[in-house]
Amino acid sequence: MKVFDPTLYLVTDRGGMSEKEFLDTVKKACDGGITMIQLREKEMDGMEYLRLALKVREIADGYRIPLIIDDRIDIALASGAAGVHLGQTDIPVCVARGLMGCDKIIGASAKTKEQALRAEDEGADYLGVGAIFPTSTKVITRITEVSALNEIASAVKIPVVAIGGLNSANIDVLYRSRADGIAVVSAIMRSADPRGTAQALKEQVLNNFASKAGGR
Ligand code: TZP
Ligand code: MG
Repeated sequence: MKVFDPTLYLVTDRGGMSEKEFLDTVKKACDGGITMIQLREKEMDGMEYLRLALKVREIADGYRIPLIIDDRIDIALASGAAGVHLGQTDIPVCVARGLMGCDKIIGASAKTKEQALRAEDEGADYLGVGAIFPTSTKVITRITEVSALNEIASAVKIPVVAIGGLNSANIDVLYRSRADGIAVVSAIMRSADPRGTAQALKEQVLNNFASKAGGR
């Protein structure tokens, strides 16, 4: 069954890490309570990507955390991942849904209400919206204001995850927003204490986001 919790979504970036360091960081983040994980590799050959996806899946499975693969439906299906995340220039959500079936999670990036409604209509299960703040992670993006995120979240029924430059020190901009969770790369991947950072971020979301029971 397709159940997922978008509260704290780790999107990976290996940076200069060895595979062992990378997998250790993923495990620590899982220990810290991340609720979803996305493997995001832009320059890996299929064989290498699949091998890594299987290793990350083994960790994620141990915590019952859904593994989402960025861009690559083939890798998502071959690795038995829970789903795929698609950008606006990737395979359309409706095509991905046809290939993957109803049980897989499909996430889509959206910056406008129109993109959001189309993705929802085509069968997306959640939306990634951002960048909320400038980001140093390798990505071509523009800033999406919190007001645009709120407009998107009010227009769709599926969960909306805020992304881009988010960390413990600036997450308060989302406290009164309609976001259902946050996605972070560097805040956790570059942390000296990925477990503690994940734990702290999750508490901030759970205790303060309007979408959560503890939020105001
Ligand atoms: N999409 C929009 S911003 C971003 C992606 C993949 C990168 C976010 O990385 P960070 O390090 O959390 O700013
Ligand atoms: Mg993409």
